[in-house]
Amino acid sequence: SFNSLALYNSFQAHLSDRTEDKKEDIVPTDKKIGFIGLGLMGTGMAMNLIKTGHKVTVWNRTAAKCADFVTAGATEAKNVSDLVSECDIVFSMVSDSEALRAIVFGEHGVLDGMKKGKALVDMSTVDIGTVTGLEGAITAREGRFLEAPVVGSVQPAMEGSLVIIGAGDSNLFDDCTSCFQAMGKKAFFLGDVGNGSKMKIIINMITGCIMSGFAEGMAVADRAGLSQETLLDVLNLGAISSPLISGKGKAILANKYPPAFPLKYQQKDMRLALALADQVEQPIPVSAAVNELFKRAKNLGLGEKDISAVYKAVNM
Ligand code: NA7
Repeated sequence: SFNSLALYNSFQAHLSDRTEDKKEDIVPTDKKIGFIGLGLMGTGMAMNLIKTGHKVTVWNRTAAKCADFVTAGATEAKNVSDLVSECDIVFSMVSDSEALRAIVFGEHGVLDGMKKGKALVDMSTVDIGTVTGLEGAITAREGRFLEAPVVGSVQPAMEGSLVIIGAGDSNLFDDCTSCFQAMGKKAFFLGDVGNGSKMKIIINMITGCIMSGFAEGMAVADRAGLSQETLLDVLNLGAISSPLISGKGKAILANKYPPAFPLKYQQKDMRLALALADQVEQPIPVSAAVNELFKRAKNLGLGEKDISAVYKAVNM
C-alpha cells in the first residue's frame, strides 16, 4: 500500500548535501494550518509544513491516507468544514476543478466553515472560472481567498522546491510566507485571482508541447536507426538541455513511467489551455494537436502513468 511517510523520507534523504534547499531557518507562523488533499503532490507539501514546525490539521477524502501525517505530528479533521473551523489558513491540493468544487461547495465543505478570519489557499491546477467563482463565494462570507498553483511535480513537492504562483488576497499571500518557504523555493504574486491559473495553464501547455515534440523526435530517431541514447547525449549538451529532456529521456530509454506528473492531468491542462486561448482568441494549432495526442494516450490506458508515457502513444 501507499506509504507517504516512507516515500517522503526517501526523497528527503537525497537532499542532505543541498544547502540551498535547507529549511532550518524557517520561522513557522503561529496560525493554525489546514491541508486538504494528500495525493502525490499534497503528501510532500503537507509533510514539509509539518517538518518545518507548522501546526497542521489534515483531511483527505480517503481517510486512511491521513494516518502517516498524524504519525508525523498532524491532527486529523473529521470533515472539511470542521477543518476550516479549526484552522486559520486552509490549503487545498486536489485533482481538478470538479474535486475542488466538491470540497468547497459540498456537504460539510469549505463554505460551511467559512467566515471572517478564515482563509482558503487553493494550490491545485483548475480552470479560471472555478477560481473566480470560489473567490466570490468565499469573500461573500467575509473569508479570504488566494489561488496558488505550483510549478514542479512530485520530486519538488517532496523536496520543498516548488515554484508558487499566487494571486488574489495580497495580505493572505503575506500570511503564507513561512508555509510557502516550507513548500517552495520561490513564490510570485500576480495580482487578481485568475492570473495564477492562467500562468500555470500556460506553463503546462508549453511543457506538454515540449514533451510531445521530444517524444516524436525519440521515435523518429529509433525508426531511422539512430541510437536514442546518443540523441539524448547530444540534446543534453545543447541549447534545449533541461531537467525535462534528461529526466523524461531516461524514462523513455528505460521504458518505465512512474507518475511524477500523471498524464491524465497533463491532458486536463491542455484542455484548460485550449479554453483559455479560445477565450482570448489566440490560435494555438500546435497545442491543439498535442491535446489530441494526450487524449489518445489516455485512451490507451496511460492516464495514471507519467506524462513521458506519451512516447507510447507516439511510437505505436
Ligand atoms: P493525485 O495524486 O491524483 O491526488 C488527488 C487528490 O485529490 C487526492 O487527495 C484525492 O483524494 C483528492 N480528490 C480527488 N477528487 C476528490 C473529490 N471529489 N473530493 C475530495 N477530494 C478529491 O493528484 P496530484 O497530487 O498529483 O495533483 C494535484 C494537483 O496538482 C492537480 O491539480 C495537478 O494538476 C497538479 P483521494 O485520496 O483520491 O480520496
